[in-house]
Amino acid sequence: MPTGLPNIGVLTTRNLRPIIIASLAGIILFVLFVNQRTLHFEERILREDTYRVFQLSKEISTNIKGAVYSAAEFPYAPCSQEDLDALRDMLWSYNYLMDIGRVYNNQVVCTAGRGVLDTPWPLPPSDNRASGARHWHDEPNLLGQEITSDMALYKNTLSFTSPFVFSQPVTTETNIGIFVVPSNQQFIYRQFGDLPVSAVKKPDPPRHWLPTTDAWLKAEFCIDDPGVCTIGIKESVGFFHLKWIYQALTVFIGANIGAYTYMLFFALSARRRSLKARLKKAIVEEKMYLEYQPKYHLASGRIVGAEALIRWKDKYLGQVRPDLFIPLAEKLGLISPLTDWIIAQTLKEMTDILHRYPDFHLSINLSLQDFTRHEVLELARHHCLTHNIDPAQVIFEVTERSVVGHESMSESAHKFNYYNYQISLDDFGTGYSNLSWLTKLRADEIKVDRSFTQSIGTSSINQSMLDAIFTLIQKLKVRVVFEGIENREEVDYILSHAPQAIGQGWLMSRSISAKDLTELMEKNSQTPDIYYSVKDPVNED
Ligand code: G
Ligand code: G
Ligand code: MN
Repeated sequence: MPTGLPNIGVLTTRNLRPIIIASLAGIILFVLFVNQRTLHFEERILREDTYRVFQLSKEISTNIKGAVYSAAEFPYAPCSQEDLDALRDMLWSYNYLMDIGRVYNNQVVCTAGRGVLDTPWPLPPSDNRASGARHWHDEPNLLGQEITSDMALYKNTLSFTSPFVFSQPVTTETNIGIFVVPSNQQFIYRQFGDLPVSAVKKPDPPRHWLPTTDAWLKAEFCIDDPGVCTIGIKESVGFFHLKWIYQALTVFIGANIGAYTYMLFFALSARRRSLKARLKKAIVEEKMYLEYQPKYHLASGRIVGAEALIRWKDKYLGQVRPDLFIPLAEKLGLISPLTDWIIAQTLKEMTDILHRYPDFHLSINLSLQDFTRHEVLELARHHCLTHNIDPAQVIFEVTERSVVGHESMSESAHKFNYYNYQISLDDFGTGYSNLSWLTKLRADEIKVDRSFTQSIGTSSINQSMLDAIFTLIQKLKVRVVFEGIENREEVDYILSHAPQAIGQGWLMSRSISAKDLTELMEKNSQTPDIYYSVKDPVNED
């Protein structure tokens, strides 16, 4: 196993404690979560059950009220033949009523079902009053049988509710109470579930986040006319009343979530730390190397220069892409030593080629931090002098992905011009203020971002942008490089709009070592490579 990398897979007593703390935190959070979900679920069931009872109670109350109110207004003599007939006719329209009768002197004298009674039936006592009526719950009715029913008395009219209206069980829950009460809540019409009557007095439960043993839930539905409410109460709710197997599972899962989350973060930060550490080491120990991607004058097929590109192959991390480590180096404040090394190294490596081909230009990428740093200029000058290199053969590429003020940028651009270096605006088209930049920077070259090259042949917005860029560069008379050329159609299209364009891309060459570049230059100076289609593209539109 390679040493030098953090031991993230191995548990030691030193890193056991944070894992335990993370597990505990995971348990607490997950218990809270499960408690909330459980309460939510239990509340939904309670509301559903309570609401079902409410709906039925509402209809029953409407039946009773409708029947007794209208029967009280009949114009016939009570218990006369006309009265009994009218009561019988009426009973048909109230499906929750079993019978309806007349009361005189607190005794039932006649009903629609039985006609005039031989002996009047005395009403049992009841103090339950609501909506101007007296109510009885579950009284043995006048049949004197086992059957009990609810009764309501309004003036001299008495209704008997069918005992079968709630024949279906209304809930399958335990520790539940569903109570049907009048609006004044003075007594209880009906009661379901296994909770005692006292439960109906429970107030609305507080909304607590922590699980408690005495938590309860409440649901309440009311209607004004007929004035009836249904109150559902559920006790023994929440996490502490789950089955022990679910509680154990919750603790287990919570502990795992906590521990794994911790280990994931630990592993990620360890990786980051190691990437950082290894980048620092690589820069300090000059463990990086350079490759060069040639730039071609497309119409003639001649190489006119090359761009130096940094490469890093780490022993453990493998080939790390510059788009990953350059921004990291910038963030860590390591970009200056890196750039300084690149400048020194590339000018050394390219000395021969630059001497042998005076038209050849070397492009060096700069970060924005480098561009405004005076030492870069001094350093480059120093190495140009040492190797006897003409600064005019050196191009510095800058991108504008930054918020640095334009003033300081143009100031820096002046200095580069003063030292005779060229400036190239990299990734042109991807920033936000290219035009004003172009004038401020007085760039000698622009490199059109490869997203535009790759839009050729598509009908994307970038393709339209590209056509606008062609128009622009004709006016600006600036040297233009097209990045990312991957096929001949792209070359043809570019040449038909910009005959003097320079191109860079995998069609011509990927980035190669300095040694390979030397050989390629040799070949190319004798027989240039032609990359466009055979038909004359220059005169073709
Ligand atoms: O060709 P490559 O995949 O290496 O390029 C990826 C990115 O890294 C490009 O945006 C390129 O500009 C940047 N880059 C490559 N080499 C250098 C370098 O030497 N210095 C800086 N600052 N950026 C570089
Ligand atoms: O931002 P800059 O221009 O420095 O980036 C150069 C980048 O472009 C490098 O990542 C390089 O590998 C990449 N590149 C060079 N030629 C091509 C090409 O033809 N196609 C694609 N997709 N990428 C390319
Ligand atoms: Mn570049």
